[in-house]
Amino acid sequence: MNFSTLLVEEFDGYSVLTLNRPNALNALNQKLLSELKDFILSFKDSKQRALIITGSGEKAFVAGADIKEMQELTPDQAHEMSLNGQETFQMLQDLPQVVIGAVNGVALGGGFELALACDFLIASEKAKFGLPEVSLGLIPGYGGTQRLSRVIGLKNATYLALTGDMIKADKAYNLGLVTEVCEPSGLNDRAVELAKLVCSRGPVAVGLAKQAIYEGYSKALPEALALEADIFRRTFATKDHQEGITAFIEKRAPNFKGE
Ligand code: DAK
Repeated sequence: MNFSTLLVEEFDGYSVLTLNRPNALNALNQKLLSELKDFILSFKDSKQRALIITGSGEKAFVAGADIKEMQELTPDQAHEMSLNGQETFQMLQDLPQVVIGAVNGVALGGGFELALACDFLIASEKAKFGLPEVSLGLIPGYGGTQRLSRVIGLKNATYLALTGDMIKADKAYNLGLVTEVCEPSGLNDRAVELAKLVCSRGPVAVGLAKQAIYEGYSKALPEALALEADIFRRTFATKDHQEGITAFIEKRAPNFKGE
């Protein structure tokens, strides 16, 4: 597939998606969002097991929704745009593959919301996170008011959404938003290491673990535990689980087929 706002590189088992509008600090315009949706649809059906998302250039992961495109929007158009962006980010979160956000610079507004839809995040020491929408007289419209509190808790999320303040990578780490902070030059290599780690695990199990976590998160604990037991059962119907256990007993690396 050819994209004008995205760069896609495919490797053995994983792909790297670079959001590529460096002159606008990778701001999410409608073209980029539409290409992102097309990419997600094709990636979903691919054999790849992990996806790394990062931003081009040294300054930005994504500096937000494209402010210049928002100038003329009517309330109804804004609503439609919000639903479309939310759907796209939900599709990303729902991928059976693992999505690793490698946050190389600012992740603001819609860029922060995109990062929140990744499964986990690593960040460069140069990364900054913020929801500056209130400084534009707006609120986050791509899931930020909902996903952020689920990740860092109500008070930290309200602080960020109501002040528009930006936090640095070390604070993001302390809040549990990013799992690791790396030197800027080491970010990509570390993301690749993590993608390869994920690729070495049982692909069906990885997808099912992801499903159990996200689906269970919005349920009360008894229902969530029942869901886990159901999904646990399903892993015992896979060839991969036999291979994983046999490989352990035979003291060798497993050769998972994703079946
Ligand atoms: N949109 C469009 N262009 C942007 C941009 C953005 N969000 N951020 C930066 N750029 C452009 C700049 O205009 C500039 O373009 P030229 O002037 O060179 O043509 C170029 O990128 C470089 O930016 P700067 O010159 O400003 O670079 P600096 O290093 O000086 O500053 C910065 C970096 C990140 C601090 C600064 O660019 C900045 O404050 N950017 C804006 C950050 C921001 O407020 N982002 C928007 C957050 S609000 C909605 C759904 C979602 C949302 C809203 C509504 N609906 C459904 C309706 C979400 C909203 C947001 O994301």
